[in-house]
Amino acid sequence: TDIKCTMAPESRFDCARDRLLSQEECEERGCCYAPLPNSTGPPWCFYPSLYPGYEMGPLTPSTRGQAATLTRATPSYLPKDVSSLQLEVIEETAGCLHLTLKDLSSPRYEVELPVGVPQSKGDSQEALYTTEFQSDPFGFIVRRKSNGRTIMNTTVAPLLFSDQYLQLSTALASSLVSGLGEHYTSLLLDLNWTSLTLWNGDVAPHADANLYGSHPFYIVQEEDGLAHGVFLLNSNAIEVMLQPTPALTWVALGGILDLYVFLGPDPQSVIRQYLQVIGYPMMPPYWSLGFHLCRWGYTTTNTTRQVAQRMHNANFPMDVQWNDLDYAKQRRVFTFDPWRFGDLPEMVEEFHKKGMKYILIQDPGISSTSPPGTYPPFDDGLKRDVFIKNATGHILIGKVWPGPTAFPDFTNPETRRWWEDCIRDFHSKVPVDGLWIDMNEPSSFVQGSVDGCPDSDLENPPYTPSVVGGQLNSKTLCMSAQQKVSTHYNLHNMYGLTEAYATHSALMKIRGKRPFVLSRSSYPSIGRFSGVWTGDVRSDWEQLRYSIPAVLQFSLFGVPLVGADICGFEGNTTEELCVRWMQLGAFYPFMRNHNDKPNAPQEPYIFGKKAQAAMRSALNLRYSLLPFLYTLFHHAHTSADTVARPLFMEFPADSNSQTIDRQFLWGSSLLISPVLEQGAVELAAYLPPGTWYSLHNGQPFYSKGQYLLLPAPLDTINVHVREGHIIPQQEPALTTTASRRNPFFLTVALSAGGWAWGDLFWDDGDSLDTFEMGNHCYIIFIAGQSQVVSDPLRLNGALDGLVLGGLQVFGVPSPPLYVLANGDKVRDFTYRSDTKVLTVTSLALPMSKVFTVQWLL
Ligand code: MIG
Repeated sequence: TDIKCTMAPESRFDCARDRLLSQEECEERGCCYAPLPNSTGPPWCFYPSLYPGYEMGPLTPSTRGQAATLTRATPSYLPKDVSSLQLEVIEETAGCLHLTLKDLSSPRYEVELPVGVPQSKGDSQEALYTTEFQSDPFGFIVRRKSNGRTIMNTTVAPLLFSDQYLQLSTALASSLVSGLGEHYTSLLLDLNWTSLTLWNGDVAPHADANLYGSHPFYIVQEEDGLAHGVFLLNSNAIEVMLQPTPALTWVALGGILDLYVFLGPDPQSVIRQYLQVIGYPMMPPYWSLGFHLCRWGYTTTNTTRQVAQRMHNANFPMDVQWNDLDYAKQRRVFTFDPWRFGDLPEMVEEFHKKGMKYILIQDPGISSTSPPGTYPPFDDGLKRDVFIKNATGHILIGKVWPGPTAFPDFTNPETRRWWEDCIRDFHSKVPVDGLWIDMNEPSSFVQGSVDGCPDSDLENPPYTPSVVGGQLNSKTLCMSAQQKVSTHYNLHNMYGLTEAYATHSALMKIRGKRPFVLSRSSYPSIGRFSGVWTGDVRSDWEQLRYSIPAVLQFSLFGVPLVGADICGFEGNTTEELCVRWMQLGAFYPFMRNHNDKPNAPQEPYIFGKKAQAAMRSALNLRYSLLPFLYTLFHHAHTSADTVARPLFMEFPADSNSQTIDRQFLWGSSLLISPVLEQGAVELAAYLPPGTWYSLHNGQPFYSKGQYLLLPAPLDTINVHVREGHIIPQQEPALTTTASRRNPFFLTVALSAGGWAWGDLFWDDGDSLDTFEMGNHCYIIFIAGQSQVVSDPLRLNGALDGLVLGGLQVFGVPSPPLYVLANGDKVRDFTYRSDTKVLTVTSLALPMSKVFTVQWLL
């Protein structure tokens, strides 16, 4: 064989990705052919080194950076090559390098995010990267300046850029790769010759399938705890191939190659740099962090009322009651059934009087078959020309729950105004507190449209990655459908994002309060407008376990408000599974129990006494932690911190933490170790190096970075507090309306040196832009030298009348002689010498004033 073809099998890059080739066809392409015993694994037909491709001209200054022209002398093996490209290299910031490859001669579709990419502020710091270009064949190398490590190297395989097939390969700096959602995977992706398709589909989570969202972003953990990330801003169908070289290949079916490289150098900074491009997450309303209860099959207002009432009677904290499609008249959105839901407006008012909230489902499909004059959303939509058209310019009709439906084109500003008008009109009758936007991949029960789709390169591209249903238009709209901005072929993956943006903006204007939107479909920057749930998970233990990496992936994608359907959506749950799921779910940033129509009920109150007690205590634990959770969301909103956090973010240099996805953190200080196996009553939990205190009883564990066997009876979820941290908490109640008035308390987890730090963000929980307008409180707590002091850095009155009722201090070495609060002797305190926990109760120190609690040893 040719010397050019002798690379190790794991270093081969597939030359026959677009179709299967015989040896002859392979060699005709100028590629190497070397069969192996297996047809899965390394490709048999692969590129030789220096496979001819584009040749790069000199780099010259451009308006934003440097530019060069790339030309290919000989055609590639793909139809419709783009033979001249423009490369632009932009140093956005010290940590962010931006490279674009476009057609030099004519503009192609480019992604526009709803509110645009925030303009990066050029910083004066020295770039963390260096770039190097290979001119023939074209390729580039990005290195980390501090240690010379190669972050990207695209010279490993040729660049291809044809009309409907763009391909770029890169070597990877390590095999620890995460991201590239939405898929049913562990947190670390499998690099053993796998491929992931990014194509939004109505697909219940299972392995090897494209799911509801697309996030062309990955983060790589480098060996020494550093990290980098890469974002391909492209909304076409994308396939990513992963191989053990380690290496990765992007294939996009259109648009341009618009790549951002984030140099960290630590994992948190990578996410922050990514979110500087796609936008920081919204601040959710406080109540939305409470418990949500939903199912498909609450068939009347009275059933719905009873559910909430039974929750209340059984003392389960709950903030939000939901309804699924059941409420709507003939399943048409913006209506409600006059018989079964005739008093829906009254029901919502009743919930509000009880300090609760109400949300219902809202599908995008607008029924197109109501008699004219009877269904304003369609009639007005027609008049205002808001619907997606088919290739011949007629309104495209698909089929969803109400039957034949038209689909609003949310890329059209007029559609957003019409949508707002529809929501305003409905809201004036039914004052919902938020909207649940489902089926927005968009999903349709027919392929393309009720009239099929034309036969074209958009419907049947030269190459289609593996998608559920086999074709891009399976269970969705025709690719040739026309939207204001471009074809559905280009915009499909952004449908849910554009709907979320329209819905968020509408709710903001109509309610004048912080919007709550929950979306199934997602795309980068959705976290600005919406939370996400992970779709139709099955009620089984495997799905419980994989809900953790699913939630953590959305953390990486800038969507902190995320959760899975607690107790499972499809199939019947069991009591034990549902208890374990409520316990884990109490630590999903978004906590909702939701169930499919045909299944056995799974509301907490239907289970036995013990199961109920376990669920109640999980709920009370969550509610007690809401001030802390809310503060984490504040940091996500203002600093792009993650809320549910993978261990590797906090302990990047700890090799055990690099791989863990059965446990996770809240912020930097709470470690959650749920039971994920049937019948288990103990659990091997990993504790990263340092001291961890059981939140339950303050018992310390001094970990060298080791697994500990922890008891985990059915009534317990293990939660540990990291040394050096202070957690602000509040006495729980049945709603956040009530709990927000309760006394606060602090859990203080002292470091070996006796220090700890924590903070609290507080406002009215519901107003717009409180941080931006300075209409909030921010307090820090510092413990050291046997005392805790508060420092209110900002006050706006929101904490007036609220008190600190007590605190527990973990790691107090010896019994205090007495305790002083603001200088006065305190009577109610206890000390346990076995666990070294000091508990102080019956305080009433105003939160809006500096306070000091001292213990004298
Ligand atoms: O085709 O509205 O994922 O949460 O209950 C099913 C009914 C439509 C799918 C959602 C699910 C919801 C269901 N919806």
